[in-house]
Amino acid sequence: MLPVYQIKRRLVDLEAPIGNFWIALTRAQGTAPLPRLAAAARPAIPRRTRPLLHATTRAYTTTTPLGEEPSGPNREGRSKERAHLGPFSPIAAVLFLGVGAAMYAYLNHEKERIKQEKATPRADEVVGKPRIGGPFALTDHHGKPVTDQDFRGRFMLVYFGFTHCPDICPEELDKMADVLTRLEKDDEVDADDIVPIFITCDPQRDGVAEIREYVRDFHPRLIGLTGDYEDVNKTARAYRVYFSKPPTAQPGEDYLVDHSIFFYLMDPRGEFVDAFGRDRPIDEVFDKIKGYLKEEKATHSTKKE
Ligand SMILES: [Cu+2]
Repeated sequence: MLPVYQIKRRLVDLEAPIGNFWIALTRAQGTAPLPRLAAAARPAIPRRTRPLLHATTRAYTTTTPLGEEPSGPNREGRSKERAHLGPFSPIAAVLFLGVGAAMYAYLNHEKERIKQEKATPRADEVVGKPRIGGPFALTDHHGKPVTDQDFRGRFMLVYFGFTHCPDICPEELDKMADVLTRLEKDDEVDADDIVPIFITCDPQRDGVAEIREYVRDFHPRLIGLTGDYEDVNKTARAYRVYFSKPPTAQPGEDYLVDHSIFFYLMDPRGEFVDAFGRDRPIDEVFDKIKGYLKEEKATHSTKKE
């Protein structure tokens, strides 16, 4: 990168030839009056280079009044007359007023728009909710392809983990199963309104068979999902789930996958509702989920097919 002062210097060097060209052009026209249009179209010579031109072009730096017949000896006089006009030639004034009016109209328009936007709050507007979740296309523990769309109309309770996880995943999935069993026993809610989903973040080792074997240890309704590394990775990213296999892990070698530990509750429209970390007591998780299920019934029951 060039230092700023050098860039400036180069710009001045570039401008000088343009200025000189203009001098040459006006000289070539001799004493003939400059057409007004040409004056307007003339390249603006930046202030910085003006001192360079003063000696020769003072008389040509403003427009020629209409109908005036300039002549050699008269030059000094004309220049004085033009100096009175200063930079506010009629064209500049029209431009100035035009730009001013346009800006005024634009600002007024924006002010109106913002006022209207504030006056009409959007019904679907959710303030402060993180963008978690999104479309996915994976394979379930029966080998059947599934997408997020298959679960629309029901809540999804999503957990990412891996079947080789020694303690955390089993602990968390036991907790999930416990919450589900309590919901099933609760008369105030319908446990079928919520689908528990386990998504592997170790697709290299967790195939359909491994997942099927694994999920039945926890809850009969637990759905296990796996897929290509790319599809799993895309899903995890959508849920803001971080996971990483140790870079040194060799095929066949036992390794642990570092991963985030969260349950994500998504509503029947696939929108994020809540996330439960490891530190949330099971009673609290149950109360919260029950509350969301009841709230959904109360506000959206008519919309459910
Ligand atoms: Cu785990």
